[in-house]
Amino acid sequence: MNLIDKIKSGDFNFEDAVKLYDLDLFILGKEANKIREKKFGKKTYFNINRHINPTNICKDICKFCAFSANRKNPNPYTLSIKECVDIAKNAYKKGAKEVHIVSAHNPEVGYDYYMNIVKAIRKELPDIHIKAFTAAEVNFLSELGGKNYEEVLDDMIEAGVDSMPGGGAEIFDEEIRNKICKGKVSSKNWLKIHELWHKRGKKSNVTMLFGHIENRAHRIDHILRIRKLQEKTGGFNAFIPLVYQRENNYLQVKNFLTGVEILKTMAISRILLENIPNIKAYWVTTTLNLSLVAQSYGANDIDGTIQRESINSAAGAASRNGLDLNELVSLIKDSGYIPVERDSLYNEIKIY
Ligand code: V47
Repeated sequence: MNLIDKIKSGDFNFEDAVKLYDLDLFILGKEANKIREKKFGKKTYFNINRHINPTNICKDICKFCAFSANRKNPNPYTLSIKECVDIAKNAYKKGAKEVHIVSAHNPEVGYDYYMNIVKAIRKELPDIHIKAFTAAEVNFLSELGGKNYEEVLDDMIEAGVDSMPGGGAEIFDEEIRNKICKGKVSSKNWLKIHELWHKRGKKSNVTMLFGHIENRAHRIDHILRIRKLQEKTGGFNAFIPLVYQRENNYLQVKNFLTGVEILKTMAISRILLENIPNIKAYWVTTTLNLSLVAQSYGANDIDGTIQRESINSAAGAASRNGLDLNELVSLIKDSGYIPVERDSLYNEIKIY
């Protein structure tokens, strides 16, 4: 049996999965594209959303992060709750259907600050989708508020959170995790938090930060841990491979990934995560051009207009001011795909 057939049969081991990287890009692309086309045809999803990053003051030090206030980025800020609500209201007026709220881990503002942002936005905008708080924040809030994970998640639901973003997963391999983000939520707890969230009937996404000091085997390990949890809960909507951005951070990375390696990783994700509906080529870290190419290598989602982005743009991504809707639609069309505006839970809103 050839490797692809073995993987497709589901009866394969870790080493088999790592060997996928030895296959030619076009073979991987062809297989990934078959899965993509079976699920979505030529449709590519995006949403109209607004990122809100309420504070950049962080008690943790992740070496890859250029967003948090530190020696390299001495501009600490904390938005007031009113400022967060105003951002959400303005975005809503401009058509945003989702706010994606992610913060640093700021012990000074207190547990209620985080929950009150959500409550206040929910009160003003009853039908906007609130995607908020990574599992890393949930872990931080559990320590800060002296509550267990279940209690924090229940508070989030009560405040008005609809779904959880996939951030903070980084790389699950404990040795690499220890080197790049020691002290942050452990891999086991990241997965546990999402499992608890899914048990509450809620959906979430899952990311993988790659292209830094990890190797191919670490990526496969990460993907297979996700596959296993998804088999159990079915609660992940999208997998998002985030390409490491190199500027303004403390991780000294000498070699950067080639486009071929990024596309191989997209395609392998599509093949190994057949049980997750969507693979997102997040244009912010993949670059717009490569995201458009990634549509033929398994990706069926490109994220959204974003309007403002602070985490990845701080590390060099060209995403500070988001993307114009018409431009996004034209780019998807010109690359041979059908742009489909979706809501945050992947219901189709408009086919262009
Ligand atoms: O968790 C931080 C990553 C993430 C860098 O769920 C970096 O729909 C690259 O998770 N280079 C936050 N990446 C963003 C995120 C996300 C984005 C879009 C959609 C969704 C979703 C989730 O950004 C962090 C971290 O893994 N990150 N620094 C960097 N230098």
